[in-house]
Amino acid sequence: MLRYITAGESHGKALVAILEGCPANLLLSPEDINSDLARRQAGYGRGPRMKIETDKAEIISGVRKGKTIGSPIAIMLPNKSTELFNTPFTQLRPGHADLAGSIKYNQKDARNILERASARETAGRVAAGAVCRKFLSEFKIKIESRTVSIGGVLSAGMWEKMIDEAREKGDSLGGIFEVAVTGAPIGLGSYVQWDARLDGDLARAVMAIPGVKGVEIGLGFGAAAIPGSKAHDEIFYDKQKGFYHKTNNAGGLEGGISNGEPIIIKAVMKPISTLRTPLQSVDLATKAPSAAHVERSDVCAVEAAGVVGEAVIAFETARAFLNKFGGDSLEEVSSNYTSYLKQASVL
Ligand code: EPS
Repeated sequence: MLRYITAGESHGKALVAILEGCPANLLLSPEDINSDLARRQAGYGRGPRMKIETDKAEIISGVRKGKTIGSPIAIMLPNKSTELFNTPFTQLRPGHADLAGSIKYNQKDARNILERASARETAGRVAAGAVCRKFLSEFKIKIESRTVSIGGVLSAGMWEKMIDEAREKGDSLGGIFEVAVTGAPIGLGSYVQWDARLDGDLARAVMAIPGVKGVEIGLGFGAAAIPGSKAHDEIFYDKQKGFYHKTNNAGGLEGGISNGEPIIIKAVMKPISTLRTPLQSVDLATKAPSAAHVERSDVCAVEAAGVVGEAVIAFETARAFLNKFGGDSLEEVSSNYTSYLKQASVL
């Protein structure tokens, strides 16, 4: 079973990701992970922290002589910026976990909430996802993302100006990003049980990215406004291509199973919650009205969220792939996959 967890605080010593269940004999170097980490740090609207950090993966375990050996892969990402770790605050930031987290964990210093709730944790997800991406690339499965809109505007030419304006006002902007998986075979996921449906796993993984408030697969909410005759993708067959569709409103998933078309997922990221011009709030210590805590942050991180989306989708796709073709070495998985493809092509 493929699984991962992360640990670490935003301004603590380091972030850590542990990925377990990756087959042995996959070539893996820190560079395979670092390129995704660098992309996560980029994008117009990122905050000053991104100039301080250059996230670099230290592979602590699970790899020997440049190849995975089947044991858990632990990846450490040391933090350079640790100076805020001991700075307390009690002015709760609306939109963040500060209020609910302080009550839930019985904390008097909201720093204890901010540190783990910060979206910096997503660097760990990107590290684990990069290993999954490398694994999927062995089977020619690719995962890419793009920003669809910022602040409700589709035209990319407007975005930098809008982000500059938001920055000047001490405000922030959200947007929509899209992730596409290409090359996935027919047959990942299943309809036989609710928790076997791949669309459910993908939606949950994307919804669990900090700031994400909505997820769509394929046509998504657009399907509400059109009849079935226009919503569904007609099926064709060609000797070379096999079964295929000319449209992809289903976003590559039917009955919770990949149908051979690109898997397309869109998500909306709300505007970053930490605002330089703070909203009205309450002080956790005094219960008196107070402006929210102001801390260094991003103005817009939609592009970065797309990279995180790629990572969490890489993990879910790799997990579904291993559930179907699982083996302890890359060779075993490859032989299972090849034999399935042969079986599927005679159908
Ligand atoms: C982030 C690191 C954080 C924030 C940002 C994401 O670093 P710092 O708080 O030291 O500036 O820039 O966090 C948030 C936007 C958030 O809401 O938590 C990162 O590495 O992605």
